[in-house]
Amino acid sequence: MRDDEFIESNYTADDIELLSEMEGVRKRPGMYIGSSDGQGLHHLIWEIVDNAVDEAANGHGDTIRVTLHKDGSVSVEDEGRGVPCDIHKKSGIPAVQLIYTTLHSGGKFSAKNYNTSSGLHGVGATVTNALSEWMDITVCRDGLIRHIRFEKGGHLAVPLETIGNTRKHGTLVRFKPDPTIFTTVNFKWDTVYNHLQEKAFLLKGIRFILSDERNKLTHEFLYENGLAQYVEVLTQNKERIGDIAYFCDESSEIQIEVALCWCQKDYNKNLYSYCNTVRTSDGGTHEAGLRTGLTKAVNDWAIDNDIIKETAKLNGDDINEGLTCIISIKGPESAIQYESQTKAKLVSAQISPIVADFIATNFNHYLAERKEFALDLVKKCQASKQAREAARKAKEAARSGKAKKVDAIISDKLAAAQSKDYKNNELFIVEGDSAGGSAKSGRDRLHQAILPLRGKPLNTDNVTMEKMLQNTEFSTIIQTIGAGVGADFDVEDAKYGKIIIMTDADTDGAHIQILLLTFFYNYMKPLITNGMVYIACPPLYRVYKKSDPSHKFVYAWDDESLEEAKKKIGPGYGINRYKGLGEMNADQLAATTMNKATRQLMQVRIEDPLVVEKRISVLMGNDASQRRAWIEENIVFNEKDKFVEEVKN
Ligand code: 28G
Repeated sequence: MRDDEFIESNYTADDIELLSEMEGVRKRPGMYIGSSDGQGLHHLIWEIVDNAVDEAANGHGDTIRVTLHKDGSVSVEDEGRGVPCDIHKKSGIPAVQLIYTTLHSGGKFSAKNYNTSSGLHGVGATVTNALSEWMDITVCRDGLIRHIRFEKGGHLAVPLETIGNTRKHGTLVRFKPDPTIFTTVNFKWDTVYNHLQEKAFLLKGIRFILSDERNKLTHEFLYENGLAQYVEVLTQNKERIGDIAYFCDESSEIQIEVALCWCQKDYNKNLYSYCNTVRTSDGGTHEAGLRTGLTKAVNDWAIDNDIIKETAKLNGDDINEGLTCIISIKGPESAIQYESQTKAKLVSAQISPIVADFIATNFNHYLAERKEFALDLVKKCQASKQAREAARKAKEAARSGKAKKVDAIISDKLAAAQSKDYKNNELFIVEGDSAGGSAKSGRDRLHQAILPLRGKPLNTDNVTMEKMLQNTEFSTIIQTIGAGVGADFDVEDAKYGKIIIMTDADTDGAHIQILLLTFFYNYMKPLITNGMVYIACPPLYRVYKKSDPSHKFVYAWDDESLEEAKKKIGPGYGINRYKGLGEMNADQLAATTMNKATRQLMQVRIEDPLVVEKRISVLMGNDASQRRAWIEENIVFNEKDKFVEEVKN
């Protein structure tokens, strides 16, 4: 249908307003779905799923189906009451049409119904409609099957019609993303899988059925035990101390659900929080309440049982070490405030004491019934407290004088950077002494430091911190970075703004990358979460003119750019294939892999902690191809230090 027809048939001042609202979405998709890349594309699904989830979470239907179709469209189906189809009196337009063509459609966020999910900006299905080539909505309600269709960014194409009778109830939405808006319209099984799994963990008892008709895959998620099963998956490869503790209160206005456990040989705090099923990655008052409540419960138990004295209480950091915990709170819009539109941080002040009391009471009870576990836990927390105090004393001693000399004596292998402008300094961890030598002479001495590694580093997964610290390679890395380790690690103290892993582009090199990443993930996680860890990408080829090989040449990083390089040099070319860093001389290594203006770096990112935890077993297993897949999924290419594109698959 064309625009003029739309205006002709439904012409009111409101319609023009609606139309321009939807055009606004099309002009600035990023404002509504974050971006117009693959991530933004998937937001189209999340918006629709959120509505289905709201309906199910309010007690209407317990099954949600998501299907990826061969034609590139997606459908979402719920078993709820069906979107209302009655005519809105003031405008004469069916409710379903208004809901799918207006932003901020009122009523949805009423206090009675929890808006339990809602996407990045909570703007709902209208955004998906505006960014779709077409959208079909089929509603089963009041014994009737009704249908309405929009095309070309939300223009009414088929007005609401009754197409049959039914005894079912629910809503089916099918849409095809507009390829003129998105850089890709390829929905990814993994991305949808992970999103629905996360929602299923957070919405216990609700069944999600994901099908992909493109390759006949299907998967069902249903977690009757909710977050307890989430924590079980996150810790499946770790040594748990005791069982998973699970507490849930769904009877109050603020619903709280918590699952937690501690693991041996884990020095991280693995705490993930949610509000209304959206992850609050910057935490907030619910996380603060949890910390207060847990700390109180553990201290109370330990003092009551004469294990610690009033004067030697444990603090939140002592309790966090090795903790894996998911906390999810749900509440009406009126009780929930976020710091910003992105909903990354919860700021509602009243949530903190509510959560603290809930946890303190329940965990207190839990400990009282499990003396042996309680004792193990307190001992672990005490050990962590002692380690932290020792580290603090060492740091203070270092600051108070002896520190200045440390640079020189860290390791005779380290070639330090001259600048004290730490944020702009880069540490290259280089595979092998020979490449290390080239890197040392080719580097920018002011800002680049080189630490060569001999052989394979220790696999630090499932190893105690003591064992890791005995390893020369890692103790050198820890001293070089100078910001502590494990729970004592303080990213602010890091002597480098970038840690760059530079290995040969072969399987041994990939293995070294993985072993180093495992170490950083286990012991210096903030380096990764702050985007400070990179992988250097040496070129694979050098294409040169046979008649003038030292002046006419081009480097190529992959087979595609190799073809371009051949064309550029023209007839009479020769090719060097670099099998390792050692085959380049210092100048070549510097120009291709280290120089800020010409190198390519990959930034290591954690896109989804659940996915990462699930993948750790894959990562440390024996299958190199699976390992490579992990790297590719978790790494974003960084060309010339600028964000360029996400790696495909
Ligand atoms: C399948 C994909 C996505 C939905 C419903 C059900 C109702 C509804 C949706 O109402 C307007 C606001 C509050 C009443 C509500 C049905 C009340 C009674 C609904 C969906 C009017 C929206 N009967 N199911 N919206 N309300 N499923 N699935 O979108 O006051 S959206």
